[in-house]
This record gives sequence, C-alpha cells and structure tokens, in this order.
Amino acid sequence: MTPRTVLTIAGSDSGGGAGIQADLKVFAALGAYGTSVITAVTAQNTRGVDAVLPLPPRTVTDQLDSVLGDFTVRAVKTGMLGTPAVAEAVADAAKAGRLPYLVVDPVLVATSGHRLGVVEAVERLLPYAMVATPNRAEAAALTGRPVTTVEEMVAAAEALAAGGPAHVVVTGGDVDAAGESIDVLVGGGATTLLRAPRVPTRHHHGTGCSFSAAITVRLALGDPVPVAVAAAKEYVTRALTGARDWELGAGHGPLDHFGWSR
Ligand code: PXL
Repeated sequence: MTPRTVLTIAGSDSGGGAGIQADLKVFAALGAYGTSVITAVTAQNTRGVDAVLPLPPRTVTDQLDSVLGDFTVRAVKTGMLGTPAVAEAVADAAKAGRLPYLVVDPVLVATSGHRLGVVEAVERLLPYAMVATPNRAEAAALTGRPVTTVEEMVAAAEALAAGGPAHVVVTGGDVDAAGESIDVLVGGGATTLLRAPRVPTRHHHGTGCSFSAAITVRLALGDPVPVAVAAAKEYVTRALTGARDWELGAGHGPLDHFGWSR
C-alpha cells in the first residue's frame, strides 16, 4: 500500500534529536512517508545549540515548490522558522491553501535557552493552523501572560484559539502535577485535559517536535484532532520512557522512536 505523505517545514538539528531529524523519525515510526523543507541549519548536540544559519526565504520556497509540485501531501507541520521572512513565505503558502491539515509548533527557544524564532514570525502562521502546539513558555510568550498552572494553561489555550488556530494544545509535561503530565486541548467548542504518567528524565530533547509530528501523521491518516492529539501524547510518553536510561551525549538526550529499549 502506498504510504500517506506528510511534510515538515523546520530546522535541521545536527544532533538528530529535534527539528527535521526528529520529525522524519516520528513519520517513519508511525508509518508515513516523510518529506522535508529545511528553514535553518543548526550546529548542535545534546548539550546545546552552537550555531544557527537561517536559509534565505527563496531556498525555502524552492523546496516547498519541489515537494508540493510532485507529492500529494496530506498534512504539514512547521517547527523552527528562523526568520520573519521565512515565516512570511510559509504563511503565504498556507494562505494560498497549499499546506493542508497544518500543525504549527511555535518554536521559540531551545531546551538549552538558545533563541530559535521570534513571536512576530510565529504569529504570522498561527491563523492558518488546524492545530497549534505551544509549550508553556511559548504560550506565555505568545499571550504575554504567565502560564505556570493548569488554570493558566487553559486560559492561554483559549486566548490563542480565539486568535485563529482551530485547535490549540498547550503542553504541560513540565508542570508539577502529582506525577502527571497534563496538556490542555481547546477547540471545536470544547476544553479537554489530557493526562499521562509524567516520565522523569533529562532525556527529553525533541519532545515538542515529536509531539507535533505525531499529530501530523495521525491527521494525515484521518483521525479527528482530539484523537490525533491523544495518540501523539501516548507516542511521546512511550518514546520518553524508552530513552530514559540512554547515554547518548552528555546533555539532554533524544527520544526512543523505534522501541529499541523494549
Ligand atoms: O524543540 C525545538 C527545536 C526545534 N527545531 C530545532 C531545534 C529545536 C530545539 O533544540 O534545534 C532545529
């Protein structure tokens, strides 16, 4: 059977844990055919980001034209966009209806604290998102309000959903909630809390990328948004659990996408 094709528009992580590399691993693990448009090249490993080279918008649109001109892309995710000019180019494609089932992961800051995007750039794209997946810090930056409790996560998700995206998931894997990882999903007139056991590990590099990539595949396979989001949360919980004891690099290691630890 021909696999469903999905696309990631994101930055390259030379360490293979986040960005394009994480997305392609998730796509493969969940049975989709992954294509990629690279927005920026980062030099990084598990310890942090050493350098960033944003690509020119023209190079991004060239890649987009090549992929969309040949493949039937069922769903698309965006990650690191790098510059406002690249965000604008991607938003133009979304506006023209060329990016179906769009999942926007509003990447702003890496785990290591390195800045990977700016609010103004992400805001250009959010109105076209079927699902936006900010973590707490990104939700705070986008709403200009603190997002430290579950109540504040709900308020931020509702505020962001009012501004354009059909659905917003604010992820709270880092909120201390009695051993649970709680995400808030707002959309379709409903607010839902998603719960999973919290996986205590410092090897969580690429969790946000993997979460949004998993949602993208499930949307491409035809799941409704709440089902896709719940499946993605389960995927991430399993991938974090798998890599809990890995020793890849000296910093924040990547997730286990292929069940190597089982
Ligand atoms: O997880 C956010 C992220 C997205 N994209 C790239 C990254 C990171 C975090 O390090 O490097 C390329």
